[in-house]
Amino acid sequence: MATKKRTTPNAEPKVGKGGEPHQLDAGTTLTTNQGVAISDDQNSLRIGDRGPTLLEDFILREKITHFDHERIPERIVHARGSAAHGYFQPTKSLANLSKADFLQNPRKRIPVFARFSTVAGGAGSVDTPRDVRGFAVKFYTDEGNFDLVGVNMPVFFIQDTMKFPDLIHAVKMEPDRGFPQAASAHDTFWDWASLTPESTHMLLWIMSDRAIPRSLRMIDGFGVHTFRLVNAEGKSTFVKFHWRPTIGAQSTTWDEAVKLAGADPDFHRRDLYEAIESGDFPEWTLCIQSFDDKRRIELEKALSMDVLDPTKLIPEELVPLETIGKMVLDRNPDNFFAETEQVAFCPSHVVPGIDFTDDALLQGRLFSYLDTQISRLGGPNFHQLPINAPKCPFHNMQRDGIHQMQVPKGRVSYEPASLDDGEGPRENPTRGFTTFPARPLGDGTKVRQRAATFADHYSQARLFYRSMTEPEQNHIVDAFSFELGKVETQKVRTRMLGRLQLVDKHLCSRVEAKLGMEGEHDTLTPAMAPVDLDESPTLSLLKKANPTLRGRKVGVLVADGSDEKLVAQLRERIEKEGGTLAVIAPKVGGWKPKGRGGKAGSKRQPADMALVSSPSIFFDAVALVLDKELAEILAEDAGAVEWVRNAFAHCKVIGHTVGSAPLLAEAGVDPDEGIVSLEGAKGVGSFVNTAKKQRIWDREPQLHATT
Ligand code: HDE
Repeated sequence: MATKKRTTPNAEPKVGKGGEPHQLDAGTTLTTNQGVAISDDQNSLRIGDRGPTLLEDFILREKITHFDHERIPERIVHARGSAAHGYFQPTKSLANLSKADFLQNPRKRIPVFARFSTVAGGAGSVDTPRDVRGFAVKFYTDEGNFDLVGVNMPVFFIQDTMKFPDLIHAVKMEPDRGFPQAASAHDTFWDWASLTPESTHMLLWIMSDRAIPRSLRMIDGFGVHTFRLVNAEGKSTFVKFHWRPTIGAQSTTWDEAVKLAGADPDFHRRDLYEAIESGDFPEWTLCIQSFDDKRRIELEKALSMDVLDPTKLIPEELVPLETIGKMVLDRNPDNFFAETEQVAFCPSHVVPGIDFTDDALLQGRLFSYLDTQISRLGGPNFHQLPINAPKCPFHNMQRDGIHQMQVPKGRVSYEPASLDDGEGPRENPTRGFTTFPARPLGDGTKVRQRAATFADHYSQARLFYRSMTEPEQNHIVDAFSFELGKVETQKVRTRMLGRLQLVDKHLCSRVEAKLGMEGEHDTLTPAMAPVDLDESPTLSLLKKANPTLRGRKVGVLVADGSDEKLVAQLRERIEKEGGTLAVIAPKVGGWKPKGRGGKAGSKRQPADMALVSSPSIFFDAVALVLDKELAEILAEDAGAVEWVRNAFAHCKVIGHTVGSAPLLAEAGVDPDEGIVSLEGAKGVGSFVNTAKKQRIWDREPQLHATT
């Protein structure tokens, strides 16, 4: 029923009958789902004002019944996620490799919806556990939807779909005790992992900083499997998809990730939302590594791998990335449930010009996602939900089913048919999807068996570890030590150490030393002896990182009497670099800048956040704009000392006025290249330039005892 703007206020609960009248503005008329206007939305129908509630109250029953059914099953994995709308635009025509319409015209943008997620935790879990991040993109192309359902790491734990339920059961909360939530640091996970050699390479990735991203805007994305592109002549090329954030990939430290979980469980969701709201649109380039069949054979030999094995990668040094387009996310969802929750990705959603390979993990996924959506979204018509529906016309002879929202017309729901006089949908051999007529790479017999080319589980794990910088290697050692330190069962720890021994002896002995288990690794015999591959510097986040403040946040600590001009100067320089500045004051009500005579004036300036609710872990760099007197007061405040101490411990760049010295001293800050004076003509400039480095990793060994 049409609901017109009312000229008189909504009915208010009757005064004297148990309710406070509310004085809100009149909106449109509130109705039931049947369109009946509701006169009282505050009180249920009862016998007398103190009597029992009546079953007759269809308004209450409808409202409460709908509420009772508000939740749908959360995703079995990747339940916790955040998403945004945007567009994809090719950088050039890819006609030589693919006939896909959306990859042809660099002037044409198509809409996308991207959802990022953690894997292990439930929908209400925190954003910053050590975990893989899902990176799923739905391209609404003119030829139908293409879903690129990837993650932020180029490899996966397993080679065969058959093992997926075991992997997930092992990593999720242990079934008898219901913990831990969103954590791999427990016995069942490491029991399974240590007994599953094919997971070794991926274990190195999840113990690396890739598993604790700074922001969803700062993660790489990977299609993981080898796919095919097929051009108009029917030629097929193998391809691996990569997303690269234009502002660079970056991680938190483990200590930050842990603290963020408490200080802001929605850290990533908020960051993505706020960046888009402020017009700082997250952006990625879509790149491919492509190779023909001849090159495939060379690569497989050089890398001790099979291209159908999703636990292996192809280093960029051997097959460079080719940029084919960009994705910009420029609009937040209007409704979290309708869009982020109900979006249904399926790797089987491809368009003509993109095709699969026989990767046994991909093949299983082609079945699993459609199947899961049917139970999660309640039936086979989930494709009609607005977020899932293609934006191009779609029609076929499928009919009925639960939650059918279309009203198909006419007698004909089959084909071939003549009763519709040829008006109904028909197959189209020219435009229609055709499968590339690939020959299976195996020998064609039906077997439950993996090829010998899948047997090297350690060479690429070793390659990954050895390609890292020293701080990154230290973090991997720390992560294994933390996770195995949480494992209670001795035999699981010694078995896992046995696997690390095969990856890299030094890595293993460092973890052993941290666990106090020197030499206690099992002696394991690998199915295939690992080989030493050439290092791949592009696997390292730090080797690739470019100095920048784009998309980064700087926290500036002020108090009554701080120098307003210096804050303004900092803001200007930081914003010029594409970053943002937040003013942190002891009280959220604001701060009084220095007036005449050097004392706090009477004019109050707003603060962005209060010290107590905005720990320095929220920022990429910090600055202290304090004079001596203020710094002495703050040095007495445990919260302020912690703020500075953490920034130092997390290897951040700290800008400071001379007067800030007492607070720096109390926080134990020792001078190094990241402790930068804000004073003098070049002060602000040199702080900003140093902050672009993001972290001073040289500081780290002095802070933590690394073995
Ligand atoms: Fe998934 N995966 N997966 N997965 N996956 C799901 O689908 C599954 C795998 C990935 O934001 C589920 O809609 C199997 C690899 C992402 O909604 C489910 C196997 C990769 C998302 C499922 C894999 C992924 C999912 C759960 C082994 C990276 C979240 C709910 C054969 C290349 C998408 C759902 C979103 C979600 C099954 C392995 C990525 C159960 C059986 C490898 C990003 O269908």
